[in-house]
Amino acid sequence: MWQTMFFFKYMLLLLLCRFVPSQLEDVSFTYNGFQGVNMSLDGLAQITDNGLLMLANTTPVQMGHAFHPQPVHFRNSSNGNVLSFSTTFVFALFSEIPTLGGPGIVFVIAPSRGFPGAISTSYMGIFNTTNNGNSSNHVIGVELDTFQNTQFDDIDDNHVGIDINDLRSVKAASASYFSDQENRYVNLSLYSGHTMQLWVEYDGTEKQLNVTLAPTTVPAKPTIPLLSLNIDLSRYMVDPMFVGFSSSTSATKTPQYVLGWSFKMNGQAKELSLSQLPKLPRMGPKTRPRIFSIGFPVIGASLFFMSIVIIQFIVARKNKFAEVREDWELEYGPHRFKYKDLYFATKGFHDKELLGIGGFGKVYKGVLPTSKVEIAVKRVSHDSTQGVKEFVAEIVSIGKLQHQNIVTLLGYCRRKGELLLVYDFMANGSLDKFLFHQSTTLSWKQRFQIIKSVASALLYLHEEWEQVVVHRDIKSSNVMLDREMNGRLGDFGLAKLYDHGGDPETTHVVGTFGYLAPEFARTGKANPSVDVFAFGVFLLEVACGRRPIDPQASEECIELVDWVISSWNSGKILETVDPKLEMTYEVEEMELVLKLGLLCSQSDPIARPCMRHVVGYLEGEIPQPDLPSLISESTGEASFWGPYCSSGKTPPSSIADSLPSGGR
Ligand SMILES: *[C@@H]1O[C@H](CO)[C@@H](O)[C@H](O)[C@H]1NC(C)=O
Ligand SMILES: *[C@@H]1O[C@H](CO)[C@@H](O)[C@H](O)[C@H]1NC(C)=O
Ligand SMILES: *[C@@H]1O[C@H](CO)[C@@H](O)[C@H](O)[C@H]1NC(C)=O
Ligand SMILES: *[C@@H]1O[C@H](CO)[C@@H](O)[C@H](O)[C@H]1NC(C)=O
Ligand SMILES: *[C@@H]1O[C@H](CO)[C@@H](O)[C@H](O)[C@H]1NC(C)=O
Ligand SMILES: *[C@@H]1O[C@H](CO)[C@@H](O)[C@H](O)[C@H]1NC(C)=O
Ligand SMILES: CC(=O)N[C@H]1CO[C@H](CO)[C@@H](O)[C@@H]1O
Repeated sequence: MWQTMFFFKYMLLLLLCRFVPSQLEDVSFTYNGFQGVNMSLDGLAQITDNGLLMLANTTPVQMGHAFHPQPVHFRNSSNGNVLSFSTTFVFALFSEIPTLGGPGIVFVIAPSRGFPGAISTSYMGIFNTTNNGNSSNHVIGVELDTFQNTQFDDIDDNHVGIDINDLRSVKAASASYFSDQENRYVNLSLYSGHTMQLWVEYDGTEKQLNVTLAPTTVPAKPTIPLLSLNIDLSRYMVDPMFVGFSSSTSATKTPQYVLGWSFKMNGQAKELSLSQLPKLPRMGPKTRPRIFSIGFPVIGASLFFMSIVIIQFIVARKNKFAEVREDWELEYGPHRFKYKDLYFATKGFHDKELLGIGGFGKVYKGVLPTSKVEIAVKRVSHDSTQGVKEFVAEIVSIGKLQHQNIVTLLGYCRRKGELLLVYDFMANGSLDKFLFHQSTTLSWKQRFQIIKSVASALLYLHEEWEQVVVHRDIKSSNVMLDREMNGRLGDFGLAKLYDHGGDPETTHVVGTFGYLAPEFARTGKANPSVDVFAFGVFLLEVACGRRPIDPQASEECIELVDWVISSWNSGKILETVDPKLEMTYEVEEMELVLKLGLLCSQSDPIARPCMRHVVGYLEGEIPQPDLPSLISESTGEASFWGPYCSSGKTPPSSIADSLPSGGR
């Protein structure tokens, strides 16, 4: 019996041995350009006609992956240790909107040739909210990161980092290289569009990973690496692995290229031949046509007369496109848009491009002339110069907010008596249209998703960003919907910032009637609880499909909050649900939203939950709040919630100042 078992095992072993090659070939390749190279591509990644590997093109918020198609064995088959390897590649990153670099690119060693479930923008096309940081990812990356994402403790918006299973880099350094001639580190700008070379080298005996960066203009690899990390990669890799690149785009046009790539397992990768690399496409302005130099003598005579006409034209044009630009704005250089560009983008602010008229001005749709990025431009008029400096400083800060549920502010432009704010374009407009105007309505699933998106955006503003941001104007018309109907919080026209742990200043009371927290109207102090109040009203608005104040409604229903409270007290809260939903909703979720709406819109700011708890309730991480006990704890009357608006029956729709800067 034992003998037969042994015999079978022995035969099996023999059979297996026949199929396992005795010596694994060490993978090695050198591509001076990718023409005809077999790469495994997905998403935006493609090989251009002249042999560039384009990881990301101009499509916003997408990703691209490019992998060497065959698996690579990194481990020594006899002891399992990761062997030495070395790789180098030449890349170029562009950004046509200078405010924002894209998320950048990452060289990755991963267990598969793609990243299903990954998110673009902040997760660089590798991870998502649930798996980032999970040790079962087995992903090793070297990121060339051009966006400072505070979520991952990024050191700046121009750095190189070593990532292990997590976008929070194990080690990172600002983009620079050691110049052997000058004997010092020299700074580099990653998304300058200049070609640069990166070397990633691992010594399997010393267990050391070096990363070296240099512009292609220096003659040789710098002797001192930018990053050197003592790490045993055997602890993180599985066998086999795939090598390649990942990239993603944000809202801006950020073409990203790899020009050449060399890799060698168990040895030194062959150097790339820079002169053989494919040419990058021209990104700057076009050169002048030759006709200018050829026909020059002929047109010389008429030039004099033409110049007079041209001067007249220039003067007229200069007035037309005049901007206000002061010294203190120099530091905001990248955030400034040229009025001329915005003018042409919006076809001269044509009525046909008008998206809407908000509290502070008209909003136009536009397409930036060179980059073809879709934008929304808000024209805000202002007459005083007082406070403009602070206002612009705040705009620039707000422009740094990056969250998937926030409409990105790309920049601004200033004219005499006028300020222009440039935002990401949101294809499906604002939420209130769908709630109140359109014949098509939103399903409960969509509404609940939008509610969760707005809550997560508010949590980011209140607690997760470097400063506390109080939006001050949360309402359905400020929640925008992108192409996929994701909710994104927009219009930071009134937002106030202050340091964590600091005290908000007293400001003019601005906002929209029906959403104003009572203590804010009294004291003018914009605490985060002011947003929580408005968020509560917003919740009721979305669930009931009604505006917070409806002068046409019957007496007891004019104020939405009062109506929901009284329905709650009589045990019929579901009667307030938007009739357009036709009973097709999750009763439990609906009750949660209505209850949360009441909880958030209490007149006592202390009694309102913070956004962290609100998100917890909505995600089901915290059990549902207990509303009845709240009522009994108080005087037991509905007036516990108090009238949050006590100025008569038909208030104006907005009491906002004409311009935020006026009150600063
Ligand atoms: C590219 O490589 C993959 C994986 O090895 C292989 O299946 C495919 O046939 C190759 N394609 C070409 C065109 O060589
Ligand atoms: C693999 O490990 C064995 C035993 O430690 C060693 O003798 C051999 O040289 C290693 N192979 C390579 C390719 O480093
Ligand atoms: C995150 O990615 C993992 C693995 O790719 C996937 O299984 C998971 O569903 C994704 N999670 C989300 C929330 O998309
Ligand atoms: C990590 O991912 C694995 C597999 O996807 C999962 O089972 C595990 O729960 C995750 N761990 C954490 C801490 O999220
Ligand atoms: C290089 O960049 C770093 C980090 O951004 C900065 O602290 C340093 O002053 C820069 N050095 C030079 C010479 O510009
Ligand atoms: C990393 O760089 C150091 C010099 O700083 C060098 O001594 C070491 O050999 C390098 N290791 C690898 C794996 O290239
Ligand atoms: C519900 C709805 O109107 N969705 C639209 C959102 O925007 C995209 C792109 O413009 C349209 O295709 C959808 O129909």
